[in-house]
Amino acid sequence: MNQMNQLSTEFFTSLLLDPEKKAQKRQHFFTHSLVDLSDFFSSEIKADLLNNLEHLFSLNEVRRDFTMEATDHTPRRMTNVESRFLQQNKRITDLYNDPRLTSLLCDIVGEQVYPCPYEPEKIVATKLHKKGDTHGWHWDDYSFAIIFVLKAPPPSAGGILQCVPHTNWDRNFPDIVSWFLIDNIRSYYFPSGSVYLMQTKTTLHRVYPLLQEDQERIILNFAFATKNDFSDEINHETVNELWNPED
Ligand SMILES: O=C(O)CCC(=O)C(=O)O
Ligand SMILES: [Fe+2]
Repeated sequence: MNQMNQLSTEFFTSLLLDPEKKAQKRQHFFTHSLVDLSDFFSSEIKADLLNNLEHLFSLNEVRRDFTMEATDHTPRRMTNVESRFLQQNKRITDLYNDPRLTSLLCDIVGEQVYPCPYEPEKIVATKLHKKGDTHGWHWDDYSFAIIFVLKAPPPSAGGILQCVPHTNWDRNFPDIVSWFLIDNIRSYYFPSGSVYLMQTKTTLHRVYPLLQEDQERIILNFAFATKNDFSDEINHETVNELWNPED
């Protein structure tokens, strides 16, 4: 892609300037802890992010295949690109740091959001591409994540998002199954080109295992913090274990 094209890529659609649409999205987010923001982002930026990520995966991908003790031994079977590599990509960091993105997120969540202060968790890319690949049940360390689902298989192949909002992570006794008895698991299918915002710190969530070979689901996760995240003690064990698994 030449310099002219890069300069002219528009990140957002005109919905960004539509207060009514944003109010609807805010309402939905408050009720469900998750909202679809796909229509706020141009198809150009989605295609561009996928191109950039496919290149970054080819250079820097690392395979994860273990269970996470801090979330009741739920599985992580996936291929990642670490934040430090993603943060060297100008297209990705330009979008993360774009004040229009911050302003959209603030409008929707109804409070000030800040860049994630923990660099390894700020921006992460995940690819599921083998039968059985899954990002197992977990909560994130920071309040919000905006997830760009850049490539997704059909729902019959798995890879759908499941979640239980309004839940809390007790790191000493995660007892994930108990939350399934308190509330229903909600399932969402996000096709290629979807973008969703989730209250990730208080929503138990997972990506359903891929049921077939030769399928690929690629996401880019931008984490954001709120004021409370700076006062809570966060020990980052899931991200640390992700990069240094013991089993
Ligand atoms: O892949 C998804 O849709 C969710 C990703 C996720 O939960 C995470 O990266 O922490
Ligand atoms: Fe997550």
